[in-house]
Amino acid sequence: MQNSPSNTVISPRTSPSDYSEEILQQLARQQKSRKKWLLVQPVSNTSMMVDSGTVSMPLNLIMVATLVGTLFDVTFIDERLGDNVPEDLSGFDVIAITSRTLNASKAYKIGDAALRQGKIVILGGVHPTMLHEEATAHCTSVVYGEIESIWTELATDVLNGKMQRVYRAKELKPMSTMQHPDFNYALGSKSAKKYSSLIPILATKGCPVGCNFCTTPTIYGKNYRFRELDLVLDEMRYHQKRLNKEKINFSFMDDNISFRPQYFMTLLEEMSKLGVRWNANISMNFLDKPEVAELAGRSGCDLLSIGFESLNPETLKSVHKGSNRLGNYETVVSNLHKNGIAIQGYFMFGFDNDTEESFQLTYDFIMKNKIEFPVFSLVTPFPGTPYFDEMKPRIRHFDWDKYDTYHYMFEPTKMAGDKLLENFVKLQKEVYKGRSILQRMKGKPLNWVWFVNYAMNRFTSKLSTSYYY
Ligand code: B12
Ligand code: SF4
Repeated sequence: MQNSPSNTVISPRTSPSDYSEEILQQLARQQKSRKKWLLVQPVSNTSMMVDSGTVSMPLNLIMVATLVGTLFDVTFIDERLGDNVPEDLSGFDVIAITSRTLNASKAYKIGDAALRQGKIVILGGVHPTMLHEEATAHCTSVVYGEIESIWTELATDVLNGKMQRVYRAKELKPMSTMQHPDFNYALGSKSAKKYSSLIPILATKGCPVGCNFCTTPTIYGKNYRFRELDLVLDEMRYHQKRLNKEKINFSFMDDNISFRPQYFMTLLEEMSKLGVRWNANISMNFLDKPEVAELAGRSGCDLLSIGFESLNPETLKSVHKGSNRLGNYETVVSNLHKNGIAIQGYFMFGFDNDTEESFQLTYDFIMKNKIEFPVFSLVTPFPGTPYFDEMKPRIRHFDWDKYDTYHYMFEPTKMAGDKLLENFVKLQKEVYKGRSILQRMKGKPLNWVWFVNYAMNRFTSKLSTSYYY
């Protein structure tokens, strides 16, 4: 008798060439009951604000849940909300955990406990990707990079119960194949009110600028992909309908949304017709053009996050931050401000070229240019990056809990560690004291950026150098 496609029995696969969407669908139809996945966003041990209070919705794990939910049952736990992973995992077949470096030790702990209970454990996200050899000790399989590009293989193997150590796609799929993220997975928690009301959204992936401290070029190489505009706009309209209002605040999760100027400008032109508000990470390479800032403002941009990183040209050169031109900094800021766009400015300290003077220079730049939301971090060579390899002999900590960008990782050549931290704390206190906030924020719209300043005022007033060792 000839088997029809729907009743062909598929035997366990061993060769990668045997994977196909059709085989996967057949296997899924043969399941007696759907396998149960527990997806976990672990909370880190950092004492800094990144994992407490209001937290952003984890688009990474929501994307994983959306895909997994097409074939399996999904339970979603975000530990940052205070929800806990149960000790007894007998109700689940697969435990899948996302991890960055700052929560890797927590992710490994959950992975180890699940392995002891005989579960299939899958680790994904930036840290397991960068250090997949290390991560394989705490799981059954590591997914290298995005789940979408390796999903057929991963899901087929889960259904067959025959897992590989590392899943790494030979090539990245176009973003048009990306599912429309289902936020119900995250919003299902009783503690979901702790999520920021900003809705994460993705238009592009990758950033070929190639800064040596960043993980993106290592994971995605020179690749830069974007979604069809209609898909992005449809997603925005979907949320407007779901929440029954036009003025929704979106937060782009893109590495560098402006890398293809034509795509970016067309996206903004279309968004200007929707009445939404938005913020994004952006590199400053073409923000010196007044028409870009004008269009951004008209399309509803409230805030742009810009990695100024340093005011020292030698430092910018040493980290390969080719998109930053010191001569453009003030023009970029003034173009954005003229169009009512606030700036979240990232500044890093602890580079070899930093001196005590670097702090004063940064303070003057921030105050003179009225940067609304300055964010200060200590240079952190993340494992797997070229910068990590370069700095390894000098790195003070290999405890991943300390990789939250708020730990002193190595002594810069031109300044003692103690001096670095004293100045680092002093700068934060100065920039966020009441008088400075008023000076930077006077006349700005009364929105969440004021609230952030208020929270930072309270937070920085308690800071001391002991936090950072
Ligand atoms: C947007 C963003 C933020 C946002 C939102 C973060 C959030 N809630 O998700 C904000 C501004 C809040 C933020 C904060 C921080 N960030 Co950030 N951020 C990013 C950025 C640019 C994009 C992340 C994103 O959402 N991408 C879109 C999603 C859909 O893609 P994805 O994350 O890659 O997820 C895919 C795959 O990784 C995979 N996957 C992920 N998890 C899992 C799990 C399983 C089981 C599987 C199978 C697959 C899988 O499939 C996913 C879907 O395609 C990344 C750069 C990057 N490309 O990763 C930096 C990045 C993650 N951030 C980084 C850092 C350092 C931070 C901060 C510590 C900064 C700070 N000092 O405050 C904090 C930490 C916050 C935290 N608790 O994690 C570093 C982390 C480096 C590292 N090795 O850990 C990155 C990689 C940038 C860099 N410097 O290289 N960040
Ligand atoms: S510009 Fe930003 S996203 Fe691009 S490589 Fe540099 S740090 Fe990474």
